[in-house]
Amino acid sequence: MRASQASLIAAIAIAGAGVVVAPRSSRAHAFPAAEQPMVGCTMNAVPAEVEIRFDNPIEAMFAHLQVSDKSGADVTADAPAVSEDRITLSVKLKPLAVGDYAVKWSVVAQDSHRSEGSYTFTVAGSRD
Ligand SMILES: [Cu+2]
Repeated sequence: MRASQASLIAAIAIAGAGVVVAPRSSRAHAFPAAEQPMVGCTMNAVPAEVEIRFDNPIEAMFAHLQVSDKSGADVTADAPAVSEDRITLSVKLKPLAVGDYAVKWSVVAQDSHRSEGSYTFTVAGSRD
């Protein structure tokens, strides 16, 4: 996996320089398989973290996860973390008030393809 990681980093460096890298295969793209809180859900319990499970491994180095409130303020309590199997991206949250929240994620799969997305969830209940 060393060589493939090195070539991935090289590919990203090239992509960052503005050169288009032709996708060889789309099979190893990473897309969300499950989100917690679920996409668009209104929940009574206040979530302590946001967790996205992907369908393929992601590169920890290039994984981003932002959670913000309606005013755009960051409500994450820590840096995002990638699980050891590289399938799950999560971030701990500050104590959330009632309101709408936006989740934005961006990851790079092992085939060097980037995917990104965003969704919202709503906290309706109280902390108890
Ligand atoms: Cu791909």
